[in-house]
Amino acid sequence: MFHEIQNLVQNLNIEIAAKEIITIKQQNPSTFIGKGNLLRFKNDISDKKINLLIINNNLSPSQQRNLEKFLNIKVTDRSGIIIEIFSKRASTKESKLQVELAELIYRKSRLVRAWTHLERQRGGTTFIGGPGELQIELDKRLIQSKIVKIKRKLNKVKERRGIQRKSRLNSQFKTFALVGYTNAGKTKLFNRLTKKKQSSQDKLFETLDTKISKFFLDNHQVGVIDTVGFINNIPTQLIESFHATLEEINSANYILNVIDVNDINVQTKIQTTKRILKEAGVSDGKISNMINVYNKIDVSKAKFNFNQNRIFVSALTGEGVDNLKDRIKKELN
Ligand SMILES: Nc1nc2c(ncn2[C@@H]2O[C@H](COP(=O)(O)OP(=O)(O)OP(=O)(O)O)[C@@H](O)[C@H]2O)c(=O)[nH]1
Ligand SMILES: [Mg+2]
Repeated sequence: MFHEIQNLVQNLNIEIAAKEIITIKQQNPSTFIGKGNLLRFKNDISDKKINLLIINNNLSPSQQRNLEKFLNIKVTDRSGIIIEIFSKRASTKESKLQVELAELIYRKSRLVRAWTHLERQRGGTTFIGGPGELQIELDKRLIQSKIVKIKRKLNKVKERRGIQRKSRLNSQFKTFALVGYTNAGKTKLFNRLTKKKQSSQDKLFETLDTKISKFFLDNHQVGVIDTVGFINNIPTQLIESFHATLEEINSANYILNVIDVNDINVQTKIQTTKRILKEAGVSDGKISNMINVYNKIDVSKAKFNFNQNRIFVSALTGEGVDNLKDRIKKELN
């Protein structure tokens, strides 16, 4: 999993000066990492002129604050990094609103932005000391009122989507939602099936919005839904704020789980996907009927035998896509 956090960090164009896996027997409640390691880090930080520490785990707000105070640099955790990538990728009004909401919920307890804003006002002193209690209280209230405003706007989006969904349910065609880990090739497969040209790139969380399109299979119209990708330990703030987007998955008749066949952690990733779907409110029945679609067979040396439960495709070359279509056809009658 080291590769994954590295990939996440590189997607933010952060240069990695040092990396290390440390075994934590017992989490230090105030700093997460024990004193010995922290002292060592402090030396490294000044030697290598490091200005950011990323912990690939979720820190409590006070752990983050204590680490910042002790090391005198900015500290962020896995959720912070993932939310940051989402914020970098958001381009539509809806995804921007959703990411902003996640950021606000994340920051409400941490007040990271408020701190920097306050430090600037005080003439750029370090994090040590921090803002006064009253200021924190005021900032919290400000964030809370922003949260309420964004939620109100997102509720309107939900209503609109609800109406669109109803009209879809009234029509006769069945819908298939493409879900799965980020970068597995969902959008590429969506484009291949629907002949659309949505952006599909070798970047994590390239897609943040839900798109629906239709294609013809024999005489049937089939709906395909492309949506935001998943990752292990996805911040709960994102699941909460992307509710309107994730709801679309639940409205689909079937779920296609797109998996990169070349991944070494296929089973873990399938479990992660199932867990997130459950958290997003998708019914158990739909999750257990999920159809696994193994993608990117063009870059694999293995031989694949198609069967009804395991479908092997290359969204890039189109190989195996007819088998997937046959599988979809089975659900249409
Ligand atoms: N070789 C190969 N590359 C593929 C295949 N399918 C997708 N890719 C590449 O994998 C990368 C990710 O593809 P996307 O379609 O953007 O993946 P995604 O699942 O939509 O990712 P998110 O939107 O981030 O969740 C892109 O660079 C694609 O060109 C495939 O079958 N073979
Ligand atoms: Mg995508």
